[in-house]
Amino acid sequence: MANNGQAADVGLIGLAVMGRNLALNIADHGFSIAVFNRTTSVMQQFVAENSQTPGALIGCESLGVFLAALKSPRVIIVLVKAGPAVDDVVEQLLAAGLQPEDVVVDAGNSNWNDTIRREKQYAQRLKFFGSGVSGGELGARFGPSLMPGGDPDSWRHLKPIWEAIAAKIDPATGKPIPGAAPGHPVTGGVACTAYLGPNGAGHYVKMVHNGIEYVDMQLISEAYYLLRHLLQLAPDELADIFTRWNEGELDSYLIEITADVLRQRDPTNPKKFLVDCILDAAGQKGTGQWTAGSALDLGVPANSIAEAVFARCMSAVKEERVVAAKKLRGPVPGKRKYPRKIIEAIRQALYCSKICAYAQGFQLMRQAQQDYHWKLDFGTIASIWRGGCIIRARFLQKITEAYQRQPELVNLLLDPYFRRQVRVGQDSWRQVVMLAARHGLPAPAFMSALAYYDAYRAAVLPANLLQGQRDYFGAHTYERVDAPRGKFFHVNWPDPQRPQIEV
Ligand code: NBP
Repeated sequence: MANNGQAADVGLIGLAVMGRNLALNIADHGFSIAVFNRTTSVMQQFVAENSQTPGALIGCESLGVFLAALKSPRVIIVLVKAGPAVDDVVEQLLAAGLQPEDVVVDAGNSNWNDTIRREKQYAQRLKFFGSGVSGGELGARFGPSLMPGGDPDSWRHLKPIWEAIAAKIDPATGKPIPGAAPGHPVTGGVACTAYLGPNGAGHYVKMVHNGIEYVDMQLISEAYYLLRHLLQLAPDELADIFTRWNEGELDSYLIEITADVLRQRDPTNPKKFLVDCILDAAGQKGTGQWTAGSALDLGVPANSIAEAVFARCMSAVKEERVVAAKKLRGPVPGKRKYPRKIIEAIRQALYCSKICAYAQGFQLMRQAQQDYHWKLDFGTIASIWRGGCIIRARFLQKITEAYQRQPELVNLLLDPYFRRQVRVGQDSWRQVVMLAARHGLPAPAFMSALAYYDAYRAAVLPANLLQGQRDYFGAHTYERVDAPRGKFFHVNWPDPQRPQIEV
C-alpha cells in the first residue's frame, strides 16, 4: 500500500522470520509501518511481496530515510539477532539522527542484563525499552504474547500497537480467540500483553517463559519415551494418546503439536514416521541456560529447569552415548509390555511434574523481583501467557486464578487448587518414576520435579548433616534447632565432647 505522504506510526528494523511477521501483523491492524533491513534486498522483496496490507508498509533503504518516515516521538521496534547486533543498530540509529524522546524497543530474545545495561547506557540519548515476544513465526504473524518492560512513559507510546497485535483471550472462557488470518486480525478480547516493570523486567519474564518451555517440552518427551518403551506403541498410536490428553487438563499448544509431530510421516519414505528418523540430539539457543544460571545466581531451587537444560546437553553427546550404551550395564527397556492403565499414570505424572515446573518458574521470578527491585504481578504474567506463546495452555487460566485469589502466594504448590491436583496425581507420579528407574529409562524432568515436590514439603532435610560437614572441614558454622535463626555456632572437631562456641 502507498504511504500517501503520511508519517508512519511505527518503524521496524530486522526483517528475518520474526520481524517480517510482526511487521505484517502490525500492518494488518491498520498501522502504517516503516521497515528497514541491513541487507536492502531483503526489505525490497518483503515490501514487494506484501503490497496489499491494511496499513501502509513503507520500505526504507537507509536509516536516514527510515527516521524521516516516522512520526515523532519515533517508536522503533528492533528485531535483529540478540547480542551485539542490537547495540550496532542503536549506534547506527543515533548516528542517523535519533532524538532523545524517541523510543527503541528491543523485541528480540535479549539477555535482561543487557537490557538493564542498555537502558542506562543510552539514557539521555534515546529511550531504550525491552519487550519479550513469544509465539515463534505464527505468533508474531497472528498474535504473540508480548512481555514489555522499561520506562513507563515509553510504554505509553508502544501500548496501542502492542495491545492491538497481541493474541486475544476470550474473557468468558479464558481461552485464546482463534481465527486470525492475513488481513483479518482478531479484534476484541483481552490482549496477551501488559506492562511488567522497569528496565529488564520484560526480558526476564520472557526468559523464564523459555525456561519453563524447556521443562514442558522435556516432560512431554519423557512421557513419549516411557509410553513408547513401556507399551511398545507406534508413533501414530502415541499421537492418539496425546490428542486425547489435549482434551483435558493438559490442553496446550505443546501437547497439540506433539500429536502432529508423532503423526508426521517421513517425506523421503512415507512408510516411516518422521520422529523415528530425527536424530535424538537436541539443540538450544541459550534462554534455558540463562534461566537455570539465574536460578543458581539467585539461590532458587529451579532444579527441573536446570535438568531440562542438562537433558538437552546429554542428548547432544550422541556419539559418546552410543559407545557407552554398549559398555554400561543396566536394565534393558522393552522386555515387558505394561497394561494400558499405565497411560493414565503417565498423564498424571506429566501433569504433576508440570505443576512443579511452573512453581519453580514463578518462585524464580518472585526472587528476581526482590533482587532487581521490580514489582511483578504474577496473575498478570500467567494471564498474558494464556495465548500467543509457546507454553499457552488451559492450565495458565488456573495459575491466573491462583494468583488472583492470593497475589502474594509464596509457591504455586500451596494454592488449594494445585495442592488438590498433586494430591490426586502423586501416587501415579511416584509409580511412573519407580517404573522409569526400574527399567533404566531416563526421566530426569519427572524425577527432578518429584524431588522438588518432596523436598519442598519436607520440614526437615539432611542439611543438618551437611552443615556439620561444612563446619568440620571449613569452620563454616551452623545454626541450632534450639536457638534463634541467625545465631551461629562452631565446634572444634573432631572431638565430639568439646564444647561448642557461639560465633
Ligand atoms: P535472527 O535472530 O536470525 O536475526 C536476523 C536479523 O538480524 C536479520 O534481519 C539480519 O539482517 C539482522 N542483523 C544481524 Br544477524 N546482525 C545485524 C547487525 N549487526 N545490524 C543490523 N542487523 C543485523 O532473526 P529472527 O529469528 O527473526 O529473530 C529476531 C529476534 O527475535 C532474535 O532476538 C530472536 O532470538 C528473537 N526470537 C526469535 C524467535 C523465532 O522463533 N525465530 C522467537 C522469539 C524470539 P540481514 O538480513 O542483513 O542479515
